[in-house]
Amino acid sequence: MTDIVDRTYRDIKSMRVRGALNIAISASRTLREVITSDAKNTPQLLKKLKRAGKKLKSARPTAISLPNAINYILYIADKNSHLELDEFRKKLLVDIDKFIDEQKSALDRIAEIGSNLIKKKDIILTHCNSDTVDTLIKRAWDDGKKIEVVCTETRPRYQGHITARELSSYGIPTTLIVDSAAHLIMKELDIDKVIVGADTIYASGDMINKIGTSQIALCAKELDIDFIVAAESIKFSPLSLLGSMVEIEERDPSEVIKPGKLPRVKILNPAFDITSADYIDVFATEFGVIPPEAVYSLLRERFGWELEI
Ligand code: RUB
Repeated sequence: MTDIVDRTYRDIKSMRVRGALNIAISASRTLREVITSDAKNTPQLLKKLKRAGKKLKSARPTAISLPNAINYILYIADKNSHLELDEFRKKLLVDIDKFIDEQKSALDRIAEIGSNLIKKKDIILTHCNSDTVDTLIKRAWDDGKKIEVVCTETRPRYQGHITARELSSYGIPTTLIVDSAAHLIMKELDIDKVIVGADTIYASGDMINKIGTSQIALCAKELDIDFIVAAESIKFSPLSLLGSMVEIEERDPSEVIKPGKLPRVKILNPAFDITSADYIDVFATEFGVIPPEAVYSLLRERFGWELEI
């Protein structure tokens, strides 16, 4: 059983499985596997589940969706720990499947809601690769919006190539630019909207996404371009209500430059940055379109349970 947990841990850490929603779903599916594994009784299975959850949570530190999903599953497990093993298993499998289905429906709902924010012939700029943004853009295209998309390449891991490939093969006119061309291209192509995903959203309305997002938000503010964040509520951080913050992942310098090429130079490789709520116009969530100031009340209403654990 540790095999599957170790494999998922490695896949997430190495970014074979990446994107905030995908890693949360992948960890949930792995905990589902743990539930079907050998155990003598409920306390033993619960212990296994908690050990697996702890390991999976440590795979990547910045996307709150990962601990949110794991904490939710451990919360239901704790609540049902009075059940006999067979009943406990049955109940948890049903609840995890429901939870995963809800994440998929949230994605579809955001696409539907987000598409309404897009006008015919809009030129949209996006950064990195977000399944949520891709799904939203494809939905707008299907709704006949005749949009164009500009993707930043997203150094050092080039997730922008994934976005560009995916949207262009869907038939959407797509342009790829280097990250540092964002400001110039926003002006020259008269970009209408920036739409990005999120890894973590704080109660303050500040949000964390791929490194470079905050620079793009600054440019959008300066040029008066709408800045939209498309994110499922699983990316909201309940513990930020208590002031808790996530760690910004610092990845290996070899992602930036071949080891030894600049021997006397220190290489920094932060993978995410924080965009202030001041630069965000709206969040497109499965509960509707909300301004950054409304994140606080959404968190209190929907995620009070997490503050109990
Ligand atoms: C991915 C990234 C994405 C968010 C949202 O970073 O920053 O914008 O995770 O993605 P990485 P999604 O490539 O380092 O995982 O909408 O798919 O959850």
